[in-house]
Amino acid sequence: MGQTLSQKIIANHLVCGEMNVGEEIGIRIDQTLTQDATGTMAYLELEAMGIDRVKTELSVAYIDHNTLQTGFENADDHRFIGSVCKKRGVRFSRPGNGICHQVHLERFGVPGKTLIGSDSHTPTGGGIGMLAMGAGGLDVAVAMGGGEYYITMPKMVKVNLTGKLSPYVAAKDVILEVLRIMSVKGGVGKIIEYQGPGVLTLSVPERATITNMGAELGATTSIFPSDEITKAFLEAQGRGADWSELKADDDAVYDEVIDIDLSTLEPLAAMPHMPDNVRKVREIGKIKVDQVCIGSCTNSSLSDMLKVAAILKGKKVAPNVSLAIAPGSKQVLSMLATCGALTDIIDAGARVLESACGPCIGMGQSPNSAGISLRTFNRNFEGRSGTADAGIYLVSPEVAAASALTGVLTDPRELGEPLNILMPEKFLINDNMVELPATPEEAPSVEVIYGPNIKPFPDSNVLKDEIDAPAILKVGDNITTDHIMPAGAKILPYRSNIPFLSQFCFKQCDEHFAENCKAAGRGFIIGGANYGQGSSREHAALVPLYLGIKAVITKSFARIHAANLINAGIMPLTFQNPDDYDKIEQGDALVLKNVFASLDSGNFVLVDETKGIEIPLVGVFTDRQKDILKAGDLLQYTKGKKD
Ligand code: MIC
Ligand code: SF4
Repeated sequence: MGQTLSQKIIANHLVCGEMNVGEEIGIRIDQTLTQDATGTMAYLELEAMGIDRVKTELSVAYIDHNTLQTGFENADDHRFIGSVCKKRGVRFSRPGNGICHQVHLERFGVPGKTLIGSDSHTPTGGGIGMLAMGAGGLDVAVAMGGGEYYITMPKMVKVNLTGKLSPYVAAKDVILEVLRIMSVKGGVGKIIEYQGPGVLTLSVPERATITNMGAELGATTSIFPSDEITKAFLEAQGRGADWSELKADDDAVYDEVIDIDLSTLEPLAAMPHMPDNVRKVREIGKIKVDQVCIGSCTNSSLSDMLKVAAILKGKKVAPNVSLAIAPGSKQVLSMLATCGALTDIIDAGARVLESACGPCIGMGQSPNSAGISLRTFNRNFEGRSGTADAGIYLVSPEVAAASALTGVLTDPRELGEPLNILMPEKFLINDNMVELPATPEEAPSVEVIYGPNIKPFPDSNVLKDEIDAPAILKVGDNITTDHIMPAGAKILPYRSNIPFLSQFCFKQCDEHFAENCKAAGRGFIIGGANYGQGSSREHAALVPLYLGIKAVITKSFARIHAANLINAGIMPLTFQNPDDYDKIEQGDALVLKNVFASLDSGNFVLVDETKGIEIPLVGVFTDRQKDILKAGDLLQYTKGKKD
């Protein structure tokens, strides 16, 4: 029996476990990336593990999230990360060089290699045939130290692409269509492989848009084959030597197949407040728009920006619209400037932002009250933009640019003539904003610079055999890490200050959550399905740990968050019978009995003393995960293994 593309890459990197669906496997990681919002923690953890020099083939630290410097905090954190990188052997992509996923695709990604990144959109690398996955900072730190990365062997899904996109229909519409079909939890425990003749009609940036937003499906990762198109892209980046051909075997077996005829797609939009709330632009109608934002790791490539510039050329942004554009990297920005397209963008009235995440993570450009904002980004969760009552629509660059001109949601096919974008044969290559680390000889004399913004980690959990704690919070389905630990300009600068962050935890769901936890001293969280979807931020586990959360009990979990909870020493448990979720109310007194024996059997019993009932729970952990929980957290476990 043949293998799928990802099965081949996994087999080449397998360190332990059997490649049977549902079983835990450990894989060797060739490359890592971090960004600054998760990076401070990741490098603190690397330092705490006592790793002198990273052991990967390549590790890169990007500064792209916390670039709004309204106080000393972010600048201090950049300096801290830069100093650790210099000492420990990590390349440092300075602020201004661009968004991690865009830059990594352009300058560092290699087909067939494994990459983990402390950011959920790391699967962008799947656009050039990498097995690229989002992970918690601690997992990335372990991988930098040479440790393997553990995942549950996923199921394989084939998305069979046929036909060709029509003019003004974009790669964004392909992934929105997949989201419409599969939903935000449809990809959990799966790898999505794009195949079929339609693949050859898609450029690398288009493929990367699709794999990027596979994160919104909850998928472990998404991947395209590495073919002639990939080769041409890498050659244009001066990296032809990094190319190799990669594809699935013809007789590879998939657990699920989805067919999409590209020629039947039309412009789509994900309506507030979920990426899978997808409808056709023409069916939504011409709603009035207050803001348009173009950029983010999903849609900020040179080809995206050239399309936007062509639509804006010689025209003016509608008076009711604020148009903000953030090109994804220094390379993109510099090439736009060189070819004159930047002038077209500026002349039309766009507000040009630095090459960074910016509005995507609420770092500026929050819309007006109850504002409607069209964004080429990947997440439209309620409140994420920084304006609690704003409505965010996720769209393609073509829809965004057309709507910025008309002032209402617009199907770009109304513009008439198809766009004719000429891509340059070679990209401008200038890596002068990537600092190389010190040599092993120089490294000992490099000092790691800690600023006052960096505070100690929360104490680890000490696992007890009986845990009594109240149901301190009960939430519904699809709770995102933005609900658990919000981001945005006011909070993000404190990513290395867990006590400070704790006051914002779950604020959107229950504004008294932090106070209630402090008063009770401990608690259980009760959740619905797909709990913890979205970001890879381990803060969504570390802050609850700090607030005394002992276990999170749900109908189901998102992959990265479940791993982060275990890494933080918090048990993720699920209801054996999902209907039991309805029996527990917030405030009920709960007791988890015989925890150690339950860890071994995988069957837990939760006593709801308020209701006088027993509820069976499931927590099937591997021996490694049990040892992490018993050790208190992954850090203690890893240190214990080293000693
Ligand atoms: C996001 O898009 O939510 C982020 C900000 O990039 C996060 C990482 C973080 O919270 O720092 C992600 O996607 O993992
Ligand atoms: Fe940055 Fe937004 Fe991409 Fe997250 S999704 S990495 S915040 S651009």
